[in-house]
Amino acid sequence: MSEEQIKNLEAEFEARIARDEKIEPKDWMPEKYRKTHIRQISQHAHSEIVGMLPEGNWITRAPSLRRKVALLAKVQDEAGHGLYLYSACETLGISRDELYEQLHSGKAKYSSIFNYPTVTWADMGAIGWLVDGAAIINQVPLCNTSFGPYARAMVRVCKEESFHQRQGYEIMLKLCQGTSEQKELAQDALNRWWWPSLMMFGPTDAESTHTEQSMKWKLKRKTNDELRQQFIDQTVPQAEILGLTIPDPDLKWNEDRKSYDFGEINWDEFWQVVKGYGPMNKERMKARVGAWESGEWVRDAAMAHAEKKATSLKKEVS
Ligand code: FAQ
Repeated sequence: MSEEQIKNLEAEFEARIARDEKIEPKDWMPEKYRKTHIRQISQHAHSEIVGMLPEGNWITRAPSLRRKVALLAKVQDEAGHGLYLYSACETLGISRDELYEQLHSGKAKYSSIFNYPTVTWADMGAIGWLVDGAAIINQVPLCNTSFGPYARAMVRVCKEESFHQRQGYEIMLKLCQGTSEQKELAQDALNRWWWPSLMMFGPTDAESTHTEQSMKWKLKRKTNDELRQQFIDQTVPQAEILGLTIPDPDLKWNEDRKSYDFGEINWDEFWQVVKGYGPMNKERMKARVGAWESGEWVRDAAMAHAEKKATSLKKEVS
């Protein structure tokens, strides 16, 4: 293709983005657009899959049958989200095996939040309330992202995240209405999950390497800082209803901005976790790689069965 032809295609592509048209897998797209989408969508998929582990840890220890059923359903939803996202990513010309390889070898990132331990039942409440709450705020704008398969996957994911957030908030509410020990458990979980939840939105806009370009391509519809602020403003009143204290002495309503001011995030901790040195990074990877290896016989059996079926079908046809 000549340089001029590429320029024309690029101009047409930019015009489609400006008109808010969806870009579909078979449409022409700049190579950087494709790669950026593979990066973000696959990191998102990996986050859903690794994100099953901290909660999976509590399925057998849920305090009642009702809680167990709800938690089980939530974790299954997360598996489903991972699968829609991997499928959306595959439409960009990368295979599922390559994506798994990137995760298992440590080349691909997944959300920092899933590298923290879940030490009490109240953590199931805090994850649903805060982590799914943050995920919804981050993902609702993505329903309007420019790449069609990602946008469509997000619609269903967001509906399910909304149930996840409610089940978490309800756990917190019950604990806060319970004994003083139960309320202390809820406060302790909030203390441990608050700051990591704020980190989920990524580095500040000034430090974010991808935001500017991703906003231009309408992959991201809001910046990391905008989303973080929205999360804080929405969550503080919810903590007040619970009667819990947000662990930030600098948190203060700013009448001029009609928003909360908040304290300094520990970005050293964030980057340590992103680079693989968080409290649970090694365990999480060990669990994922272990699941992949011990599932090999299932994949082999499925392939052998598919081949056998295809051969017998061929015989029938001939
Ligand atoms: N953790 O330039 P930016 C969930 C990396 S799903 C680890 O700002 P970008 C559901 C970033 O990749 C949670 N790494 O990057 C659930 C980049 O590195 P790279 C996941 C992070 O992409 C709930 C570098 O830092 N959600 O919770 C993080 O424009 C409960 C520079 O950053 C999504 O993935 C981080 N927190 O913005 C499941 C949503 N933040 O790639 C189970 C879609 C940044 O150059 C239980 N993704 N980095 O090597 C996004 O919206 C964006 O990708 C951001 C990051 C906002 C996460």
